[in-house]
Amino acid sequence: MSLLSPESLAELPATVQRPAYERGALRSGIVHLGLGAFQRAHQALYTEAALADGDLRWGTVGVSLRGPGVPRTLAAQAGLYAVTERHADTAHTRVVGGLREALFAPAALERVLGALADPGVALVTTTVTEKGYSQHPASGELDVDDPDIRHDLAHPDAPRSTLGVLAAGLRRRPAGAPITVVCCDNMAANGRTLQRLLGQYAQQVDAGLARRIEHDIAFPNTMVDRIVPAATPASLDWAQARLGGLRDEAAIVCEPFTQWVIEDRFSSPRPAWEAGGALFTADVRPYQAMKLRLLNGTHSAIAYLGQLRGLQTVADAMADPLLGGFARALMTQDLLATVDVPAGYDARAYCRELIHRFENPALGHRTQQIAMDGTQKVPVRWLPALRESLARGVERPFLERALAAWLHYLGSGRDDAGAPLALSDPGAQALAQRLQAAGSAHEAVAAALEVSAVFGREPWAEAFMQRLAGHLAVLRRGGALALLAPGSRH
Ligand code: CS2
Repeated sequence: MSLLSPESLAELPATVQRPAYERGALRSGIVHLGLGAFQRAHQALYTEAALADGDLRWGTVGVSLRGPGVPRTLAAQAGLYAVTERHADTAHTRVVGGLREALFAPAALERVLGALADPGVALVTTTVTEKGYSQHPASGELDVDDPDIRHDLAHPDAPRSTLGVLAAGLRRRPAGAPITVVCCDNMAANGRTLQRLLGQYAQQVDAGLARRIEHDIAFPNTMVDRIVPAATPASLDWAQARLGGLRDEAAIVCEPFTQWVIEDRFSSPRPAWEAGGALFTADVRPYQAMKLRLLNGTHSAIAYLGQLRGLQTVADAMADPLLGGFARALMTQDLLATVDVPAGYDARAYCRELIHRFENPALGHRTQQIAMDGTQKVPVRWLPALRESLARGVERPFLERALAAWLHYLGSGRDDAGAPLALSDPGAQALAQRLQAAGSAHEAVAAALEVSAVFGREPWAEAFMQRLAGHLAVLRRGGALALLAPGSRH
């Protein structure tokens, strides 16, 4: 069995698209932190379009901060990997060539810092997940108790955290070498947030760097969108068949839809990402809010209710009459009502398209994957919509039930059939302990909402807490099935 490689490219079936440029002539212009499937199927393809247009300055140095597996796999394939866009029975596969190096930061720190300092590199992009920025969830500021941040502040030249690595690399850049940092994680005001956190970190290490971060380096906000499930043994085998038998251990199967809206605010040259369809705009915030609430907000509800109901994929959840109906109502009634739709958007059409994307039977997008790190996601996806509504005296019955379902998921740790759930959320310990220790549903809700790291410091209205406790009581008695049953609306 041969591996995907520059030598084996010629063996690919003619239907598979390959890099339309001379890979050997590529230079490194981008350092990407967080070499996961998302970047490789999203930003990398926009860069690929710019490369295909002949601007070969924009090869990527990909950096993984957490595990050696992905860089090792990609290095063995000389950076090549295949992305298949798949919806139901249609599929299109291409091999991506823009990744020049794949590094594991702890093992190749000097090369990573050298790349960040290279004047030929004009961009840093990041996808390190919400929790990768060492942000204190309640205050929104730098979490100085984060063990990695503590370590990096004590050893700024041997950093482990995203912020520490970024700061150490930027410190080494020669004066007058412009650079822009483009955050591509699902957070509101993601660019500004990264700028603020990095600035706070730099304050404690190097005041000159902190000034450059504030004044000289742009951190545009972005909205990124593409559903990219984690690979599975089955998806890798399926891709192998598409690739005419060549094995690609880094193969990605994702949806055809892709969107990237970027604040037009750069302090350096950049690739012509518009060649891949990126939209540059003065203000990304309305796009961010629309996407985070409607797509990610509904996703999280599907994840917790799906896990409780024993539904393993988003498509299965959408096909379930009760949960599918709930998800549609949550999106098109509760969440949509809280969104200021960007000019020129047809919000109903956007929702219809989202539902179609969620129904994609070919993706196998696991509810368990989306359920991860809820304490990072819920405060971004649900709570602003809920707070705004409650402040105006408006109830959000579906959103409130989704929140109760998350609490039940954390507190019970079991699905409707009594099977243990695989929880993965390092920030959820305090919340889960409180939920488990509480007696009545009302006590549980009160104890949970006091966890200010998740729910903030503003008190919640008693009437809202009562409704939430009512939903939690239903969940405790009859599981998610009872909560979703039409008769349970109270
Ligand atoms: C998902 C996102 O895992 C999750 O939390 O909601 O990864 C989602 O698939 C992407 O944001 C889609 O753009």
